[in-house]
Amino acid sequence: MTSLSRRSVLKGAAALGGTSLFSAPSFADSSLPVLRAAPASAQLAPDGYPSTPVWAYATEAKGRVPGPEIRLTAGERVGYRLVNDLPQPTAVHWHGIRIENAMDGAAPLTQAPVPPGEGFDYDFVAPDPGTYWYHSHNRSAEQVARGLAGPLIVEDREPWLRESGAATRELVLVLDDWLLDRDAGIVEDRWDDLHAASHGGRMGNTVTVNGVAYPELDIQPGERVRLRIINTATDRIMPLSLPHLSPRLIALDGHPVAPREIETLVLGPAQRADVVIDGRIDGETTAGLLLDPGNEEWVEIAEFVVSGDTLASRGSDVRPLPAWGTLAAPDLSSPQREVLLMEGGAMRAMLETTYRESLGFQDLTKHGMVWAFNGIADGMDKPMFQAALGRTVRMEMTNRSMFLHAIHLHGHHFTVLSQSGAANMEGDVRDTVLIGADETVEVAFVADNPGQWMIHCHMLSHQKSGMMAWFEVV
Ligand SMILES: [Cu+2]
Repeated sequence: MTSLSRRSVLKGAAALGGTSLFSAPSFADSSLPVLRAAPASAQLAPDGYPSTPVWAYATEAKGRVPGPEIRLTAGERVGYRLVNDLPQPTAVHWHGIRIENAMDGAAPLTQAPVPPGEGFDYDFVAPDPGTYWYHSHNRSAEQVARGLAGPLIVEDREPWLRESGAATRELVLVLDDWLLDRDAGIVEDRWDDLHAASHGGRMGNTVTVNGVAYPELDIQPGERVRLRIINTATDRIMPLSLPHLSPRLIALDGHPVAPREIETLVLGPAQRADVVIDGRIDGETTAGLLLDPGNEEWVEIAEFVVSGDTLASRGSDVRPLPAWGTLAAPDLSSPQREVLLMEGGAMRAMLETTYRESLGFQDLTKHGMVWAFNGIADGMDKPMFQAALGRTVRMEMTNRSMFLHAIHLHGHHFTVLSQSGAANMEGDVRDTVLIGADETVEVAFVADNPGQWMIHCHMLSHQKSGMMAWFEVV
């Protein structure tokens, strides 16, 4: 079956009321462990507040926020049967994994959403080491905001931990941002808030670290710890700082970078960073993980409590992570050139935007559309571009709006070639890139993964209101 006819099948399935023709669960012969998506409750707000009704993933009886950590070694398989006990259809996307297309969970492009009471078998290889996450990819702006996200850690094939200059311990920090009401319930009457969508998105009022507000984390004086930091927020861009802990960046979006000192670290939604810190040895007993909520007033979202015996120094140099060795290098001699132009949002108009048919701005907003890629809002009808398998694509991404965007490519990681702003560094390899207002970023990647792949803003309010498209590798 050609992929074009697959697309027709999808439309046909939608016309039949969502009955899936190509995602039938094979319950009978599956022995995969269950990953259940179901309502649960979590103590997100500080002690003294009620617990919060959430939607959560569970591999055991009780669902947790964030979802249970999935951990394996690069090259191994991940296998789960998603069981949907939610009141809505859902699907799981394995963010940043260069996965086979049918397992990408990008509903409705790579599979039909899984209806309540049904299931879907995910079974795939995770080829590259690094820090990743999994999350709902159906009605994501609502389902991720309700809690459907968890860490996916792919360990290095070669030893790193405890080697000379490396960390002796690692700590996964899942950061999230929740919009809670006075009773600590999730605010539920603003899923279609176009005002928020046309600005920076749904901003929360409670930031959690591993599902807890203001947790205390232990570290010994002199201890070197690898932090795996994941921003799972619906829309919040997180500028972070780790004063007094000598933070050095060692990986972005799972991909190793030459260790570099950082003063601040900006993580857009879906982005990850691996950072090595050293426990302070100056006698002070605490150090904070700080976040700038947008007004340059840094607030503490977690506290490292420094206690115990002082450990021997690991030295000033940090051992680089082992190279992936699995990512093809772009061939920039004669790449296929593509353009991604971002327009819309508050304070700037979208000109001549197509949504299903060509619509003016007023009519677009009636459909909940306030953003466009290349003049098309929610461009799901046909691919933005096609690339032959193995071809290098060089893409110029220009943000002609007043707001930042976090552009994510499915199934591929890309090299940042050039940028006009300050958010990125040339040469970094990523799967999600932050692009500032009026900034242009050029990226390149080898289209070496066949299939239909989404490209969208990972600020999920923007994704929902127009910043969604797909490309095809054939
Ligand atoms: Cu955006």
